[in-house]
Amino acid sequence: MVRTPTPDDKFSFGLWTVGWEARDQFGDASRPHLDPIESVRRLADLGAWGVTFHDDDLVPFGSSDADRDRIIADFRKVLDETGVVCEMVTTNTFSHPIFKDGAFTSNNREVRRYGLRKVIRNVDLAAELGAETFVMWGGREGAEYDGAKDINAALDRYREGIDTVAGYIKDQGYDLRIAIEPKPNEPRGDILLPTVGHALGFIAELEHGDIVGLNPEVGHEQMAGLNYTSGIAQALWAGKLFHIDLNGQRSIKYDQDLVFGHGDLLSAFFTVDLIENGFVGGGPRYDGPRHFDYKPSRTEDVDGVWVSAAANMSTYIVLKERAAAYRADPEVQAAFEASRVTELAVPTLGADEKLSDVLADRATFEDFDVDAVAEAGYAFVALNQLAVEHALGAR
Ligand code: GLT
Ligand code: MN
Ligand code: MN
Repeated sequence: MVRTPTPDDKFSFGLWTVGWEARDQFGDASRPHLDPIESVRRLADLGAWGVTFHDDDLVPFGSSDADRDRIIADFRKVLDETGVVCEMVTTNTFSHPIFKDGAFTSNNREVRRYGLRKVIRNVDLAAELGAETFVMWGGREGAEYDGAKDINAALDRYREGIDTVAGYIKDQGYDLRIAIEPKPNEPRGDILLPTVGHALGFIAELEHGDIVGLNPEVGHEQMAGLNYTSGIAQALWAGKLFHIDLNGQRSIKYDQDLVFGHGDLLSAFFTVDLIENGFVGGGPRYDGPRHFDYKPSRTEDVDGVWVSAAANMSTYIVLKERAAAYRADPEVQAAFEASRVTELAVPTLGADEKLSDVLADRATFEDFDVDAVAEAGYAFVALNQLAVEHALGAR
């Protein structure tokens, strides 16, 4: 690892990431079970600050209440011992066959009621452990066949489910916010709330939307050919970037969950640049956890799991250094000016100007030299080359 993280970097990992036994559609597990307690210790040794989990990652599905209490007590102990923070909790509403048609949007009402109970029980646990974010990834909320799901009713039920949970969080006085995680497909043929944009539109329709935001994942946007950095930018603009899932994805294909930066490296550079340095013209900032949701490749042995966990953090820190150098470079600042990137922050109408003033201003239209202005280039390529050279450490 070329860079060693400290808790100040706010790096966190899901127990399901390092703990993935690498069982996939086509093959059996290639690694042994990893005890969550050991995962916390190893992550702490590597310099991680936080840990996250699904209820079933920690407490196996179907455990007795006594076993559940014991497991949670042991988990608390290792958090105290290591100083690792449990920053986010999420619910597994996708592994057990009961959820094969979804949880909140299953056609079967009994399943929806059971799913609600499982989620509420986990909200209590999240609050108990001091988590600030409650992620909801609706992996099974979808369909393979258009005739199999009444989308109008499904969105009504999705809204009902999330509003019920959010209302409960408020009633209990929990300091917890819900973060919806979009994904276009896989494991369902199509998943509801497939992208950041769909989810933002949905949140605007909620009764308790004030405590509901987003947890966008790099690979989930890139699977749909979308730009992750601009997706989280819009979530930030809307005040809805509550959490992030960083990983790597190489173009439009199955969800790869590669190490951060092992997919589209230049996109990762701009993601880190936005998170660490904010928008060029100022505006809302993200200061939440830098959470990695990756899977150590199936080809890795147990040692490779920890090498890959460290790789996420090391790459992030290197990109953070490169992004700081990029922003500080006077040539880059001049390029922002030359490309008019900074001019975009200037409102189109003046402070006291009205549309009628613009209409009366002949310079804006009648006397506007369209040909001359259209001729000038924006020099975006030169600006991007500076980014590439900084990202590569050549400057
Ligand atoms: C699952 C999914 C991830 C989500 C997790 C949260 S579960 O592993 O692939 O992207 O973040 O539920
Ligand atoms: Mn993923
Ligand atoms: Mn994720």
